[in-house]
Amino acid sequence: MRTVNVALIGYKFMGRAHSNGLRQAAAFFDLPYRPALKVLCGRDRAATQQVAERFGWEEVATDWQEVVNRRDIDVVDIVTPGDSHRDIAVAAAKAGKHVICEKPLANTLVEAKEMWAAVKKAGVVNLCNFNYRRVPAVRLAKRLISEGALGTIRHYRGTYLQDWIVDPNFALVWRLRKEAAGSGALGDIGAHSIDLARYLVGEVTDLTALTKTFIKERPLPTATTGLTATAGREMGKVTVDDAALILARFEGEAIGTFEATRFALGRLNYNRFEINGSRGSIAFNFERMNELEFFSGDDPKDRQGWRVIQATEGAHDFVSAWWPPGHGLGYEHAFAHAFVDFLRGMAAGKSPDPDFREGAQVNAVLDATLRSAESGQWVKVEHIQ
Ligand code: SOE
Repeated sequence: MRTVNVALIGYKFMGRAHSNGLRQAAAFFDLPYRPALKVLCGRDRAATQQVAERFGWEEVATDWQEVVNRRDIDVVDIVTPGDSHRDIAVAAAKAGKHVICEKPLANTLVEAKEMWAAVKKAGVVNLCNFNYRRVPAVRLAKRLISEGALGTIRHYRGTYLQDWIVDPNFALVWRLRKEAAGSGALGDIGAHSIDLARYLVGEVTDLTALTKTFIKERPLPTATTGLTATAGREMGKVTVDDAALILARFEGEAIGTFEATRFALGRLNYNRFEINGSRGSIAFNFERMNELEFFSGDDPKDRQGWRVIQATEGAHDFVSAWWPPGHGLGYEHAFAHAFVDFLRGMAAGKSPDPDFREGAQVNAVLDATLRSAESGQWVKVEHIQ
């Protein structure tokens, strides 16, 4: 079996999620290639080295440019903050590498389109990792919709609620700075809801939105690890949204709402959608990620009601490779599933979904949201070819 050498650029929260996903994919699934954890790249050599040792990366490096141009690297996986996605992905594609990039694809629509153009031109396999697509219950939702169990879809209701920055003394981490993250709750978590809506319902054609920043200044961080940081004495400006609300029209009949906030006290990773169609409805909440709620209007009237399906059986996508039926999966599994689909895609010469075009399409919705929030108008969403 051929070995495929992977280079991972970034080593913190997503670096650990991807390192683990790659290892687990190789251990639990039958894959067309044997993935090797070849190089882990980060600017802080000592910190990168520590993560590399824990997850079994063969080498560490501090210069991504050198890494993406190495002849022995087949796949470049990008998990850095959004401000470096474009440069790394474009360079990797130019060097003929297959590319994975964490969501959102880029900080701006212009950058996202450049990334899509670069992978298209190079003819390399590409994936923008929106992890929630690969949760078995979400895959079941997709299957029910494709089979027509919901009929004509009329409503998409996406809410992504967290509360980790409610404290005004929580430090100004990179996710709260526009130069690094592009936008706030909108691009970080709203992007997931938008991706799920596109996956399950179709394209958003036009929208109107509002954004709000509740806490305008925060202490600058002295040290950061993943999502958390130690607050220093000096203050800095928050330059992104804390919350975003969108009212949207889809192609076809559906209309939708989106709410993304990090100020919903008590909600931890409440990534929920409810979809209502002419024949049925479904609801999913990541806080109960192994369950899908389904209501069928086709059931006899006297026994209609919401049923809770445990998406933990061999009949559900990805599940049989893991544990015996009924044992359930967690947050980290969807990252392994992304590598499974990516490596299979490489063998078939076809990018798995969502590819960079789809990633850029999410950026087009984010871009329309920010334009609408500024102008107060309804705006059209650009269609990415
Ligand atoms: C933080 O808001 C975060 O980790 C996001 O960056 C992820 O994309 C989301 O899956 C969970 O929350």
